[in-house]
Amino acid sequence: VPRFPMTYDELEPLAQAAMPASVRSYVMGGAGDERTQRANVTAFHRWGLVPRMMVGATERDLSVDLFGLRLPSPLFMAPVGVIGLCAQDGHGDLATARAAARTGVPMIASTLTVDPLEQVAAEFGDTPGFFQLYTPTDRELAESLVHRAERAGFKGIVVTLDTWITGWRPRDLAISNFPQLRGNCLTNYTSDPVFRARLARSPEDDPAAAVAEWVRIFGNPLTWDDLPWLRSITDLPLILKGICHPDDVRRAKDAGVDGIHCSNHGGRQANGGLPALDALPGVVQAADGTPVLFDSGVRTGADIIKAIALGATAVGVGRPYAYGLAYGGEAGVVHVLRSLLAEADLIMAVDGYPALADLTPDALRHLT
Ligand code: HOC
Repeated sequence: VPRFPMTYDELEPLAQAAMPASVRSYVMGGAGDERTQRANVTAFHRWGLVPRMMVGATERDLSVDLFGLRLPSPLFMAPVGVIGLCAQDGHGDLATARAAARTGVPMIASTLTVDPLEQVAAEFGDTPGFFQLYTPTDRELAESLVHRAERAGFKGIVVTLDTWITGWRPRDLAISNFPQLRGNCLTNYTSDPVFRARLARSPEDDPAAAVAEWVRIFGNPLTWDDLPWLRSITDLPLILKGICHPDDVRRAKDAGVDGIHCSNHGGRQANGGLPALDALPGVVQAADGTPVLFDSGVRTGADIIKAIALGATAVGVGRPYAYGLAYGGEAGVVHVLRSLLAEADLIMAVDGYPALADLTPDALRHLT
């Protein structure tokens, strides 16, 4: 039984050593010289929580209402496209879903899972799960995927807007690295009746043709003109991911979107950008009560608290649980999630903020 590391900095190298080279490079890598990826993390260091005394925070309430669901905490697992391959057995999406069931921390399952979305959803137990949608411009296929997600019991659709094309990722470019394709992360497509009907031969008989068809449909960006259609195809909560500008928030709200996901894809897509945390206050203000999910750079329980204080409704991690999975499988993910929650809870106790509602911008000071 491995002794699980107690900090992200300790976990990271151990997890990286446990991964095959192509998966390691893919997961750890960011865009360009990875300045934005690093800035996402250090942005949290520029905020400090101000402790409050004598409030008797002997009990804390981390629960949160999100899209009509009562969640035990604001923490969620952000979609990680290659998560299946982070596990030694190549089925990390199922292990992650089981960790979601054990911790109550929802998983946003990527379209690019190794196992079909129905099998992932079957592992969620009582924890709600969300489905992240790629290639939404292919309307027929997108509708099929969304309706499969509905039938499988997912509680919301998270549409990633910033990755219709892959960013400049030197680590992957150096080794022509697309582990998600080699590792069969296209199962949600190859198992889809709409996708299969387009192929002359089945994906099992001609996998290369299936990959080529996927590449053909992947590179098309969703536009604002598509949004009314997207809104019309499901009654599930619809969340747009990758939103960092207040005007985009307003346009999304006008189109009837239920949630905004503020993120810069963990710095994986465009280098030279604003740290996602610095975009959060403007997004929250424009959202004006619409739930705001946040990810990019969250590494500690303190980071969760800071993002909440800046107005996030729920806070996601990516690499931390991917590394937990790589190092310790399902138990590793559970360990990472519970450690994050325990640290957040203790900070609320020690610093005298017993409820999430107590965490407002007034609880923070910006360090110059
Ligand atoms: C070639 C396809 O979320 C990531 C993933 C998705 C990438 C799809 C790329 O790498 O950040």
